[in-house]
Amino acid sequence: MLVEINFDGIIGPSHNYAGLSPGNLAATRNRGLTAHPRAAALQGIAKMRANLRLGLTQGILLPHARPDHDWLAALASDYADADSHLQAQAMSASAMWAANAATVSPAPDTADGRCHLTAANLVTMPHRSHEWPGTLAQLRLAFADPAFAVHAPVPAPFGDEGAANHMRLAATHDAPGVEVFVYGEPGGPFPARQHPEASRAVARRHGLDSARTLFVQQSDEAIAAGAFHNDVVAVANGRVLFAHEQAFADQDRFYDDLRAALPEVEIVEVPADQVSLGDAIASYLFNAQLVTLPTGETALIVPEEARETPSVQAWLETHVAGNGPIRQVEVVDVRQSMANGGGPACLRLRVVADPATIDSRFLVDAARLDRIASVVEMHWPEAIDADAIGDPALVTRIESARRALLETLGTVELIDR
Ligand code: SUG
Repeated sequence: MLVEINFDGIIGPSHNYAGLSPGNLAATRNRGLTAHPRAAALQGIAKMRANLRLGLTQGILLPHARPDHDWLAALASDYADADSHLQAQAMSASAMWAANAATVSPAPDTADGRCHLTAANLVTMPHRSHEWPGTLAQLRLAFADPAFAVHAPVPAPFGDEGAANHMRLAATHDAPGVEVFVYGEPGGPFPARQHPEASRAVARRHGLDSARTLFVQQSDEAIAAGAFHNDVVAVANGRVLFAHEQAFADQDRFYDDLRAALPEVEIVEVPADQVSLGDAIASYLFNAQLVTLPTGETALIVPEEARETPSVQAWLETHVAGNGPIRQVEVVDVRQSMANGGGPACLRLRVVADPATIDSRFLVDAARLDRIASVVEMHWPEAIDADAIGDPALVTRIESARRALLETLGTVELIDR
C-alpha cells in the first residue's frame, strides 16, 4: 500500500550560523550568531514525534560527514589549513534541509511504475554543492528495493534544488498525479537556484507523462523578496495547492493549466493585501507541511513564527473558521533551523511508497526517536560560536557525535559520507 512518508533530515552536530546563503534573508541576518546544535536537533525530533502522533509515517535522513574532507581534498586543501570561508562551507549542516535532497516522482506518475528519485546537485551555493554524494549514498541504501530508481544529479551548470521547487497534486497519494516544476530566471538581486533545464531533465529521467507535467516560472518579485525556493511561497498536497498571490510569474495561466490537468484541484490563494510577500516569507506560512491526516482531512503544520505574525495568524483563523480545505493547524518550534531559513517543510523530503520496500533503518517510531534523542543529548555540542568552527577540538566532537548516531542506527557504512 502506497503512503506518504516524510523523511526528516536529522539536524547535524555542526549546525552553525555562517551566513552562507545570499538571498536567504534569515541566514544572512543571523550570520555570526551562536548556534545551538543540541537544541536544534531536539526541535527536529520533537516535530517528528508530533507528526507520528498525528498518525503520519515518518522517516529520517542522516547528517553528512562534516567537515567534508573529501571535498576539501578535491580542492587540494585540508580543514586545518583551509581559509575560513572554505572551513565554513565544508562544515555546513545544510543536509538537514531534506526538501533539497532530491526530487521524487511516485510510482503512479512514472512510465515504468517505479518511484524515481534524482539527487539534487545544489550547485548554486558552494556550501551545498558538495551535499549530493552523501545524499546519493543514503538514497541508494534507503531505496535499494527494485520499487525505486535512484538517479545521480543532473550535471552542472543546471542548478537543481530538488523537491523545494517541485509540487505534486493528485486525487489521492496513490493515484496518478500532476507534477509541477518551478524554476527561476536570473537577473534579480539574488540567485535563481532552480534552472528550467534541470527540471526538464528530471522529468525526462523519471518518465513523466507530459500531459501531467507542468513547468512554471517563479515570480521575480518572490525571489527578490527572499523566496529563494518555491516552497517558501507555495506548497501542495493531494488536491490542494496553497500559494501566495505573488508566487508565480504567470499565476492565471498556471492555474488554468493545473485545472486542465487535474479538474478536482482546490486552489487556496492568499492575497497580497491580506498577507504581504514580506510577512509570508518572514513567517514561513507556506513552508508548512500540508498533510492528509488518517481521517482524510488536510492539516497544515506551521512554525511558531507563523502564529506570531498578526496578518498570517488572522488569515489562518479566518480560513479554518470558514469552509476552506485546511481543517486543522498544528504549530511546531523549529527556531534553530528557521534562523537559517529552514522551516518545517524544508526539513522533510516526501516519498510516496510502500513502507515495506524501504530499508527499515530509515524509518522511525517513537522508541527509535527516543534513542536518537539520547545520542543527541549526550553527544551534540550545546553551542557553536561562528568564530569557533576552525577549533580542532570542535571538529573531533562533531565527528564523534555523528559516529555515535550511525552506530546507534546501524548505519556505520555511511561513516565517510
Ligand atoms: O539553502 N540555508 C538553506 C535553507 C534551505 C531551506 N530549504 C527549503 N526552502 N526547502 C539554504 O539557503 C544557510 C546556511 C548558512 O548560512 O550557514 C542555508 O544553507
